[in-house]
Amino acid sequence: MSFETISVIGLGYIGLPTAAMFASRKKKVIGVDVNKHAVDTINQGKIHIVEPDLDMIVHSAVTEGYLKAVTAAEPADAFLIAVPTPFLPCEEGQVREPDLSYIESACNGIAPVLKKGDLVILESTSPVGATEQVAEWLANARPDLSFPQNAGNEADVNVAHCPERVLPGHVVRELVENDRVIGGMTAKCSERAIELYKIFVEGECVVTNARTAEMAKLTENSCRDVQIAFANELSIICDKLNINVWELISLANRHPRINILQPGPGVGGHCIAVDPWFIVSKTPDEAKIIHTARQVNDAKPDWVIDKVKAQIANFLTKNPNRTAKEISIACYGLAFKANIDDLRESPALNICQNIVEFFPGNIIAVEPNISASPITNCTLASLELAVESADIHVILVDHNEFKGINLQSDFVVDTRGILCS
Ligand code: SAJ
Repeated sequence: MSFETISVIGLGYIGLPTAAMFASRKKKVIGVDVNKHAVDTINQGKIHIVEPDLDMIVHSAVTEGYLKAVTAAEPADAFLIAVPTPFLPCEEGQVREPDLSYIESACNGIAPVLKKGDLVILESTSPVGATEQVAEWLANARPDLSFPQNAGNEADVNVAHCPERVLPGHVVRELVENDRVIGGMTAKCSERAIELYKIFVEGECVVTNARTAEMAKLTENSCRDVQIAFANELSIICDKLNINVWELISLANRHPRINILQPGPGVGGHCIAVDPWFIVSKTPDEAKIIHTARQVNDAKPDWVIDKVKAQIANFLTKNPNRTAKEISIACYGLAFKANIDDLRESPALNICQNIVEFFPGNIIAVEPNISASPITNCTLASLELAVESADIHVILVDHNEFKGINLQSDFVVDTRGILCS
């Protein structure tokens, strides 16, 4: 049976581009989101997130009638769940547990409209076992239908996990080109899921089971987190030993089998700083390196703040006629990484916010990708103004605009090695 109508639940950074790609292949797509503003914006042919090229694709999909957004699920042949999986609230320093309530709500929303022959795919990054949980929630809500956990290949409704792996800023290209891990609960589920993704995916669709697919996604992001933690730890060691960490890494990377990542002010975004916890919370006694990497990366912003405090003290010692209230600090970059506008879980934003809280002087931020300052008592400034006027310079993001920056100052905290490149 082919897929004529496809529903995507959750129209955020992954769900909306995915919905738009199906629509661009002339499939009828129903996007579902609880956010009325997002739904209205999409139905006007516009987008509520920033992602290169997505606006054009959504605009033509909506105007040609292939994509519509609604706030409650409607019948479809396939349902893709792409809702957030955040943490449950927890005390500082505790292992963070995943919050599956958005996935549960999505299941409750689609259960009444499910019919024999439908396919349900969980795309949200999830702890191991979440896909089986989805199938259980759906089975409980629809005892009249059979599901893979009981009916195997004969199930009325097929269920699979197919994690998204696209890089923010490159989503439109990577959705098409990247290979997909297809974790069906049965062979039939995987077969149906491949049929669905092949509508627009040009990468290979590689089949495994649901649990391995869940773990594959968590493993990819944990691997990157561990590698960044190694670079961040090196930066702290090198600072103590008076060695330039960026020179060191570029030398070590000349070894044919070494590829060390770059240190920074910490790890941000909604993926790499989150997903490793899903492994740690499931297997706390075994996930030692993964847990330590999270702690190393989470501690880096505090280390940067200490460096800023040291530069303030240094400045005041060398300029005894000035008081802290009379000096100014410029923070370069607020986004969670280079060349995007995304402030989610951004260490740069947190560091700047923290400086505003303890420092009585003037604080400005240079963030070329946003138009209004998200921080009270911190105004946005041009790069030129910041370079000319600030007394202390804190480089937090390696945006293209900052490369080649000429800072004639002794009072600099460069967390990205911009001045060394
Ligand atoms: N970072 C460093 N040093 C580096 C690389 C990154 O400090 O050498 C920092 C960045 O500044 C940022 C954070 O790490 O704060 C994460 O950035 P990122 O570019 O590594 O990853 P994301 O979060 O934008 O996207 C990741 C990708 N996963 C991997 O590369 C394994 C992407 O493919 C996933 O689809 C995405 O997570 C996701 O949605 O899970």
